[in-house]
Amino acid sequence: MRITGLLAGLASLSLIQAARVVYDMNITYVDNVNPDNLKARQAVGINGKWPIPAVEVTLGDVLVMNVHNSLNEPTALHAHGQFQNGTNWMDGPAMVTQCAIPPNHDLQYEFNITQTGTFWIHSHYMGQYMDGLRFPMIIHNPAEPYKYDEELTVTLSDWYHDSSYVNLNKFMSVYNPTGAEPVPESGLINDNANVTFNFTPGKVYRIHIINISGFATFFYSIDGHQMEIIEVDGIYTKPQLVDSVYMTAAQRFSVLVTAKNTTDTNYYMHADMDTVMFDFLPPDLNPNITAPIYYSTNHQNFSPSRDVGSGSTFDDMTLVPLYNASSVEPDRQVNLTIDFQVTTDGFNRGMFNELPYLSPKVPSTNTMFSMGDDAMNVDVYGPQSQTFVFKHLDMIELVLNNLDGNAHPFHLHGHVFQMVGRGSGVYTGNKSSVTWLMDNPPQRDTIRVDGEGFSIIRFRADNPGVWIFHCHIDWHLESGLAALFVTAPDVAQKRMTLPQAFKDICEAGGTPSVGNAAGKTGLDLSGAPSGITLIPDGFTAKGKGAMAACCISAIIGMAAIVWYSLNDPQRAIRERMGRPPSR
Ligand SMILES: *[C@@H]1O[C@H](CO)[C@@H](O)[C@H](O)[C@H]1NC(C)=O
Ligand SMILES: *[C@@H]1O[C@H](CO)[C@@H](O)[C@H](O)[C@H]1NC(C)=O
Ligand SMILES: *[C@@H]1O[C@H](CO)[C@@H](O)[C@H](O)[C@H]1NC(C)=O
Ligand SMILES: *[C@@H]1O[C@H](CO)[C@@H](O)[C@H](O)[C@H]1NC(C)=O
Ligand SMILES: *[C@@H]1O[C@H](CO)[C@@H](O)[C@H](O)[C@H]1NC(C)=O
Ligand SMILES: *[C@@H]1O[C@H](CO)[C@@H](O)[C@H](O)[C@H]1NC(C)=O
Ligand SMILES: *[C@@H]1O[C@H](CO)[C@@H](O)[C@H](O)[C@H]1NC(C)=O
Ligand SMILES: *[C@@H]1O[C@H](CO)[C@@H](O)[C@H](O)[C@H]1NC(C)=O
Ligand SMILES: *[C@@H]1O[C@H](CO)[C@@H](O)[C@H](O)[C@H]1NC(C)=O
Ligand SMILES: *[C@@H]1O[C@H](CO)[C@@H](O)[C@H](O)[C@H]1NC(C)=O
Ligand SMILES: [Cu+2]
Repeated sequence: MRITGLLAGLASLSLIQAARVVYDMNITYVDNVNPDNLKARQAVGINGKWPIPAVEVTLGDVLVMNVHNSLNEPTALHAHGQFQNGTNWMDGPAMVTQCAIPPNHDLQYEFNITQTGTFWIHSHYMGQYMDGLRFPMIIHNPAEPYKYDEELTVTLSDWYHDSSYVNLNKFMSVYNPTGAEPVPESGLINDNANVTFNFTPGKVYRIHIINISGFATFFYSIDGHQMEIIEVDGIYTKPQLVDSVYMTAAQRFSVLVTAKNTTDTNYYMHADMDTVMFDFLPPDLNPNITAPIYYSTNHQNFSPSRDVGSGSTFDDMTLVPLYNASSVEPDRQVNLTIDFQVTTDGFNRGMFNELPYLSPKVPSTNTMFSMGDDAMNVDVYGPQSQTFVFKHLDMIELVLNNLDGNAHPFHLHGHVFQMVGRGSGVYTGNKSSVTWLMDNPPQRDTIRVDGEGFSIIRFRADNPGVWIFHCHIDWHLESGLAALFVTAPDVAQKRMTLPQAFKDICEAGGTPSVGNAAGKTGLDLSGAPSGITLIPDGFTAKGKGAMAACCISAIIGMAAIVWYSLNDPQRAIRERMGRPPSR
């Protein structure tokens, strides 16, 4: 599926052979996949294949993905961690930067590769990536600062036996007032229960480790070997020797591992799922998955297990970027409080600042490009889009207060951020309650915010466009744990033009391609999705969730269903395709 052509102009200008790398991607169902040897199911793959092979490009290339949607539901692809600087509409999240691609339609993604390291591409349409539409994206650096002999990619994922469609229905339900997440039936390494690796004595391997799970966090280690971290989320770090790493959904590492000089022993790599967030353990679930690394396949002598697992002392706050960038004082501070509550539709939802995110009727990027001066007004993005409009080049400080007892992974599109502080409890402005890290702090695009703790991150609003900030546990994103950062609509409108294809793809699905969050002009937002809010008074306490759910399901359950089918344009597409709404 990969066709590489030299970009003649670019190649002649530089020693780096910049290429236009084209992948034709026909998104298809693949029947009877059984990666855990427990149950066959249908997966979402590409060109009839699942698992989906990695996309590989080099810094300076142009990546082109010609997507054809052969599913009977919409789709949209997001290249996770790519800045998309100047190409906001190529970012992928449905109803944020584009309309989802309706069945039988095509969309071309094309963008410049300006970063290097370990990335991945996944569906950003409802729970679809957990049905299998996720794959590694490795970007090579022609001026690689580290030396190694070979590269390997290791993906860690959780695997469900039911489709996300079925799981979302169970999760987003008045019968699930506590918000218990669907629990995966398996953990997989490289989407396969039987994967094996081979090491050649003496060689140095760069292992790209990607957590492509939708829910589970993993601890990763290799018996008998230490790992030297050199990259995290596309940012080079000073080498740091560790026994294990932990990775929440969507985080990535590159580690260098030096092979032993002898072949008399083989070793296992370990990926242990952190099961603390699982409400129950499926009987067949093996949370501790392994894959053999063979120095010799002539024998089965394995080194004794040294599974570091949840005993890991790894802390990503200790990582030091290779290229020093000290933090600077912010121009603007934004407080986001993370919580889960039963809302007026009877569902348990994740939310920032007590208001769950609801998709607008027009993708916010289309709104930004079509609203002229009004695009600077936060209101046009909708009453429940949790939008913040940033001034070009402001240094933004985000304070993330997590009221929930569990840790959550938060991902910012279009940027990396500096992790400048954290602490336990709620940040109340008392600076001595923070463990600060201002001198060359770690940089990432996905951060784990501890349960009942807070993290403080900073980034420069230097990338005009609409960027979603959300929990990467897909269940929580779907229920509303998201906010939008709209950077410099004035600069975006001056510098860029929304390609016609990104208007056509909306019209193709019957969604308006211009206008405010209600699909209207000016500040008339009547009809914009809103009204799913906290339940007033005593009902909100989690202990009363069950009671709230039974009353509310009777009172407004029906109303909520009607509301949804009227207000979610993407849902309308699904209904026309003969599938009932999934919430
Ligand atoms: C895409 O896959 C579908 C299902 O396998 C097939 O019917 C269709 O011909 C393919 N289309 C292209 C453009 O390859
Ligand atoms: C992508 O790279 C090409 C070649 O360097 C350049 O002409 C073009 O402006 C870049 N596009 C964006 C959106 O930055
Ligand atoms: C994995 O190995 C088992 C036992 O050897 C075998 O039955 C199964 O077919 C293999 N599965 C895959 C996906 O290769
Ligand atoms: C991957 O992310 C999930 C979700 O945050 C987490 O439960 C799992 O432990 C992570 N895996 C690794 C190897 O860190
Ligand atoms: C392997 O042998 C080389 C050369 O003797 C030595 O420098 C290196 O440290 C050895 N590697 C390991 C992992 O023991
Ligand atoms: C998985 O490994 C952890 C150590 O990380 C251990 O505590 C736990 O008992 C193991 N679970 C199973 C089911 O083997
Ligand atoms: C980073 O650079 C700043 C200013 O240039 C310097 O003060 C600081 O010591 C450097 N930090 C590290 C960790 O190298
Ligand atoms: C954020 O919260 C802190 C602590 O409550 C407060 O001091 C600060 O003023 C808040 N910032 C904004 C912009 O509301
Ligand atoms: C601020 O935090 C420090 C460290 O946790 C604590 O000792 C101090 O009492 C706090 N100050 C106030 C005013 O709460
Ligand atoms: C985006 O590009 C501008 C120059 O056009 C640059 O100043 C800025 O740092 C870039 N931002 C990111 C996140 O790549
Ligand atoms: Cu979450």
